[in-house]
Amino acid sequence: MSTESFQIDINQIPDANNLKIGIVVSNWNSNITNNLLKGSLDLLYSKKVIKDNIQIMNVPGSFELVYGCKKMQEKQVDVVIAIGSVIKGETKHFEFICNATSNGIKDLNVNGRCPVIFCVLTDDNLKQSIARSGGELGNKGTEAAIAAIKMAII
Ligand code: DLZ
Repeated sequence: MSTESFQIDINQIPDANNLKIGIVVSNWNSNITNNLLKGSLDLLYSKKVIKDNIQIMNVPGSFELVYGCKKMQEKQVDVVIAIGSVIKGETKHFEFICNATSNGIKDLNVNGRCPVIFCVLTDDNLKQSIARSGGELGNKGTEAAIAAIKMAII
């Protein structure tokens, strides 16, 4: 049984028609990241974010998210969402990518001009990733978009 929980009344999230949002998406495991992106966009549009106020940037892999988000912070956006999917393989690549990406995004939150939301799945296998990107455990992209609106209006 999963212990994950994210209970929120979507109606309590304010409309965000004035917000400018940057989304940086990793192309690695794009079947997963595209679903996360869709989850984010659906939520943002439901909260009246204007399509022209959303800038989307693609990067090759999660390791490149930090640089992409840094560039995105330099644009006139109120918040950035970093979307990626790292799936454990047979080598230590997983640890290096996860550590570098999470630390890099943390640093951008400390030093950058606007918040960066961490929407990077770090799963043991593809089944877990599918479950969290629009499957039985919801869509972390949707949750990231909610976090983005909350952080942008702080
Ligand atoms: C190389 C690599 C590997 C093995 N696995 C993943 C992954 O599961 N998820 C992901 O987003 N990226 C992966 N990458 C690519 C790296 O993030 C990066 O793009 C390359 O190392 C080039 O810097």
